Amino acid sequence: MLFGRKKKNPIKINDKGVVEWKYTTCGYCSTGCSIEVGLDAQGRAVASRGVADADVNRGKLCLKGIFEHELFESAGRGRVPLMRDKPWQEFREVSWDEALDRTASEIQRIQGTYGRDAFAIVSTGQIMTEEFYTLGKLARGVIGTNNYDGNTTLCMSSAVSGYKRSFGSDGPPGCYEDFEHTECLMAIGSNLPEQHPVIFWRLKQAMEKRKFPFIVVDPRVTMLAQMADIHLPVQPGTDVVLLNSMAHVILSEGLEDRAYIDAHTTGYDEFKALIERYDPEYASRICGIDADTIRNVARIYARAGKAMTIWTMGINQSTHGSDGVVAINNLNLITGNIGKPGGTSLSITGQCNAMGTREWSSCSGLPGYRLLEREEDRKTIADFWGIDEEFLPKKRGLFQTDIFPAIETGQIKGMWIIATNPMTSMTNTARIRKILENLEFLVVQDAYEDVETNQYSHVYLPASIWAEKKGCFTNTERRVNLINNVVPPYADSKPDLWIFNQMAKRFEQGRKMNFPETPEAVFEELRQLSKGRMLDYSGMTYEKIERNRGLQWPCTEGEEKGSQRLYTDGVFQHPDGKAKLIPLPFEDNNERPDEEYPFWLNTGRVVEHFHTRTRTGKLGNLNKFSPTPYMEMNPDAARELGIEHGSYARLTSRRGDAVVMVQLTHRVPPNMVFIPFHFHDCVNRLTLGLLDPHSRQPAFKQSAVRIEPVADQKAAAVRNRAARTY
Ligand SMILES: Nc1nc2c(c(=O)[nH]1)N[C@H]1C(S)=C(S)[C@@H](COP(=O)(O)OP(=O)(O)OC[C@H]3O[C@@H](n4cnc5c(=O)[nH]c(N)nc54)[C@H](O)[C@@H]3O)O[C@H]1N2
Ligand SMILES: Nc1nc2c(c(=O)[nH]1)N[C@H]1C(S)=C(S)[C@@H](COP(=O)(O)OP(=O)(O)OC[C@H]3O[C@@H](n4cnc5c(=O)[nH]c(N)nc54)[C@H](O)[C@@H]3O)O[C@H]1N2
Ligand code: SF4
Ligand SMILES: [Mo]
Repeated sequence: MLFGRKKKNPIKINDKGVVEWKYTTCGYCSTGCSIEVGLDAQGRAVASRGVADADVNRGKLCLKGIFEHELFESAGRGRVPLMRDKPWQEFREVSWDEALDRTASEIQRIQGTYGRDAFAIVSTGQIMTEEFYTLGKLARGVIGTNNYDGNTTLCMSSAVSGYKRSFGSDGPPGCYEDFEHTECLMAIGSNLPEQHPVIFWRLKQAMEKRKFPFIVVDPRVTMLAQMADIHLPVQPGTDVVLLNSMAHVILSEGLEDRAYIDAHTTGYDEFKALIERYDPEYASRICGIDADTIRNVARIYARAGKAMTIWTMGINQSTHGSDGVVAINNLNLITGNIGKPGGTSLSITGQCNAMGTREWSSCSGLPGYRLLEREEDRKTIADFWGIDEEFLPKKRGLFQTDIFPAIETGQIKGMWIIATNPMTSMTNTARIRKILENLEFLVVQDAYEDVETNQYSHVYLPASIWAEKKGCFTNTERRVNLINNVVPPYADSKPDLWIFNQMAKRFEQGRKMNFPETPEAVFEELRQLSKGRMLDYSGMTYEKIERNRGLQWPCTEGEEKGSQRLYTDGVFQHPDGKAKLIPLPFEDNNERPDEEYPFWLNTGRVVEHFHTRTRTGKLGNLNKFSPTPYMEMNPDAARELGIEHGSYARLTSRRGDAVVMVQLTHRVPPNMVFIPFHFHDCVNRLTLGLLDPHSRQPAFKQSAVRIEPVADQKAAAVRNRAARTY
């Protein structure tokens, strides 16, 4: 019989005519995959492939990376600067000079009339490190507004805040290689297979080589949870209670690493006093995990010898986000699991360069993890930039989530939004719309002119994207990697670096300062400013970064490789060199389901889309996987309400309503629905977004809704189709 190869048609991949491959780094998530973009004889980008000898991805890419070359010429890209007097008028095309002059004069008018802080700047985690640093120099050193922040407040600020509280500094201490050493891994509120597919692949490979206990904490049965040895479907927003209780078990059973606690931490007594209250029986009534399971998990974790925790938005996006991070650090400190192979607190970062903004943008402080609050840091940076030290504020200004309410109250009158789309990504869309309408002047700088926030702008600046420019991104494991300029900027778009430099020239103070024009020259400033610090770039050059497929900081001058881990010597960044054990009392302050609004609304992402779909809504096969807003709903709950699979249903919260298609699945419990946030005018019409007191990050994942079937299905379908922009 003839089986197999001879009878099968071999898969044919069309020859795309690639004549040259150029090295770069993926511009979507923070995994930091090395990509080569293939150019044809006309210099057009026609293919993407993973770089085989890159340590991060070892030749792999997820489906977003595979189609990434298509984004250069995708629909909706901004071609030329646009301007109008009022947001409801038609835009007219203008020259760069006109657009930049108007923006500069509006900034000066608003600051002259209402004070320097009346003009806000809101940026992103998605431009290059050199661009972040230059924007910081412009915002802090020239424009001089203290209301300067970015979308990392929606994303990583709880991790930043938690790291600072525990260790005295931001900076994820671990790396992917820890998977190869660990004896127990706990993943909290992180859905790696969809959100960080290549980190997931690294983890799976490690688990196939060497089995170790794998615990997943997530109210949904995610793809990751399906692989877990133990899945803890925690009550939304109560992870701190679970973690406090694990610490309770560890200390009361004498499973802690006493020597590590004594040598490297402070605050033990206060910490111990607090967690005494969190016995598993008490904790289980709040977090919904039974007492024996809490004990079991605590014992496995503490006895592993080398245990690590990874987490993402299930922890960060909560009213206890910062506390959740501290609770993870507490757990790892008492078990001696910081700074050793396989023992770490590794926050899985979100955007491609969310780390770069934390390190260099000056949003929350000054470049290189320096603080506005520290005189010595202000002096160093003022001298380096050649400005008067008194020009710098002595403490940080508003977070992004406080900047918008300050527009509502009239404190802020003008805003510059760079590479973020708050109209879709912030909670309570109706409120954000009103707020943006209140601005006297809004300038939007984005690679796409059809980004929803641009509907409210006076000036639009078309930015070049990803490998249309050169510079660096830092990934989850502190690896600085290079993006090469693979194709020229689209139409008359310009690199963000160029735009910032041109803006600086329009201010008297900017003309006196040095704003280097090339990314290489900016990178040189980063090397100088980081030399000898924990965040040390001084051993890096572009050439060396590309040769190594990324280098992890600290990378000191003369060193060939960077460092895989932080705090290996047990010395932390608090003045006394110790880490802090911090007591975390828990108070449930979330909006919770009640009779009127009986469902938890959980929100997040799916693998095929990235955020507000400016890119993935238009590329290749990506949008085809989920072109329409939908929710995961439990079949039992749906039956009670008479809601069918594939039908449309209406959700209502105290903020607004939304109509989505129903996907019945046991991934969610009967009292919860899950909606990906990628669609405009959808889930964030419903979300409340209470803020974490330390990080000011919104609780995107905890709101209450009511659900009802939609009577006229046909009308819902038509409206839903019309509402999809792409
Ligand atoms: N495909 C794709 N990948 C991405 C992105 C994207 O848009 N698309 N975005 C990138 C960015 S910026 C980020 S920040 C990351 C986000 O990456 P993730 O955080 O992994 O993604 P999310 O889906 O937002 O949330 C993860 C999980 O948190 C769970 N969760 C909800 N509430 C709780 C809770 O109270 N406790 C716990 N323990 N878990 C809870 C949700 O059920 C969900 O499964 O992904 C990055 N990667
Ligand atoms: N309900 C709910 N809401 C959420 C979340 C959630 O889990 N649930 N997650 C939150 C999180 S973690 C995040 S990170 C935010 C993300 O929210 P946003 O930052 O608003 O989302 P993006 O769509 O990534 O917006 C980035 C914009 O930058 C543009 N861009 C890309 N590259 C460049 C460039 O090089 N230069 C310029 N100038 N522009 C560029 C893109 O075209 C896009 O318009 O959403 C938050 N919102
Ligand atoms: S895993 Fe993240 S970095 Fe890697 S290809 Fe996919 S989106 Fe890009
Ligand atoms: Mo994010």
